[in-house]
Amino acid sequence: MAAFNWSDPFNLDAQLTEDERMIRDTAHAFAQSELQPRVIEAYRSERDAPELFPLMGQTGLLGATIPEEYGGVGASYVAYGLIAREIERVDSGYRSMASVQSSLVMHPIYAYGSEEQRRKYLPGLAAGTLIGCFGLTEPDAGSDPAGMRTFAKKVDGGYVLNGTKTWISNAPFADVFVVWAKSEAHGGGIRGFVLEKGMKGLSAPKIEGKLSLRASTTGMIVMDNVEIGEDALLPDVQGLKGPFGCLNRARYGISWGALGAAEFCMHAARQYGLDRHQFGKPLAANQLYQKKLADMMTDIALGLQASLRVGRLMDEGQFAPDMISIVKRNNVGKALDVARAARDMHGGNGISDEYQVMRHMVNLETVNTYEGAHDVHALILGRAITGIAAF
Ligand code: TGC
Ligand code: FAD
Repeated sequence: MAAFNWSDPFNLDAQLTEDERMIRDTAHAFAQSELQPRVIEAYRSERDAPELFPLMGQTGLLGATIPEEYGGVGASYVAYGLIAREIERVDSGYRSMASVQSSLVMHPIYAYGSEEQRRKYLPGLAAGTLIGCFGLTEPDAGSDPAGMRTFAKKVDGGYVLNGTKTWISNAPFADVFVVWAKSEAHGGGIRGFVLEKGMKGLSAPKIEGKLSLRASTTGMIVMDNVEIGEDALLPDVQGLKGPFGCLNRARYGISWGALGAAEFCMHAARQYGLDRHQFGKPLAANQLYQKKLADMMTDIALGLQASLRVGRLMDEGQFAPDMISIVKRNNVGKALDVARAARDMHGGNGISDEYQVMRHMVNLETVNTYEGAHDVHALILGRAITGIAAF
């Protein structure tokens, strides 16, 4: 019989390859030494942190699945998930910065871009000397991106873009903007374009006053007659499957990341319950307290196994997007439950930023909404089960 380890109930560690364990340990060491010491103050002051990109790049945490010839490390999707888990163990906003760069900017340039676009952008994005953002959502097109209004008019030698994207992670300090627009030259179909900071008519104002994900910078992308050349078009994809192909990867990474945040909260609640005494005994000696810990451990362990399975299928090229909807929706929803319980189990201290559980809880509210809101993933799954789209 094997010994039981409450912090790794199904021995996930033994299911990883040596390379994956090494990448996980590198990401863990980086997150604990570089991110953890900054996060409380960064969150308090809602401070921009573009300087984190080169640090993450040097550690090999950006675009890990991209082949080495373009600056990545050619790692597995499981390794990518493990990176997300370690970063989000510190803060969802930091994971957001990294997953936008890796899945939403590097992936489309790699998968849909020309060879020139790959060589021009990917090495800098992998190194973190270039920062990327991804513009899909608009003020009137969130869950329903098909309703976007951003439009690329065809002109001699290129396009002129007009439109507004909103709630865009990294936008205010981004160098590279992957933007999705309806294109006149392609029958009004959705196409991807790569814009660069400094283009005339392009601006990216910051959205102030977020009560969640405050360590990550969010903004708008405003395009007012932005002129771009033909070489700005991502040539190899047309239609919503372009942005959705990127979202598959980011949503999968989030399914791991959210559980990293949940693990932090569970470990904190366990330690708090062992240390704090009320009614002459540790809080953790109470049945109600233990039930909450048991639920947390169960949901985290089941969620990690499911993400591992989806990651392995991605690595084998055998995944379906609906599988990703299961793990994104389930794991983020469960992580939010874990964080809310951990906040409660810390009593009054739970609302202090020093204890960090409430920051995770409030962050996970965003994670539950972006990359396909919780209920939108239920509808994707409902469509898969019934064949009826109920959007
Ligand atoms: P639908 O008719 O379902 O599909 C249109 C076309 O797209 C294809 N497709 C997919 N392809 C690859 N992967 C997927 N997951 C795909 N889902 C759909 C589909 O086959 C079809 O292709 P074709 O060739 O036939 O044209 O499209 P719909 O308009 O009915 O979609 C409905 C719905 C709800 C599924 C979709 O719109 C949706 O997922 N909405 C949620 C929007 C969303 O997730 N936005 C995220 C914005 S980015 C973001 O939040 C970043 S936060 C990052 C961070 O900081 O971490
Ligand atoms: P809505 O679509 O208006 O939805 C509001 C509510 O209605 C939700 O609960 C939803 O589940 C529900 N709902 C919607 N339609 C239905 C339906 N048919 N049936 C039942 N319920 C429904 N976007 C990007 O493109 N790039 C980014 O980098 C990015 N980063 C973000 C960072 C942050 C901090 C945040 C908050 C958002 C970010 N987003 C980004 C946008 C995010 O993807 C959207 O907020 C999300 O897709 C939801 O869209 P919405 O906010 O317009 O909500």
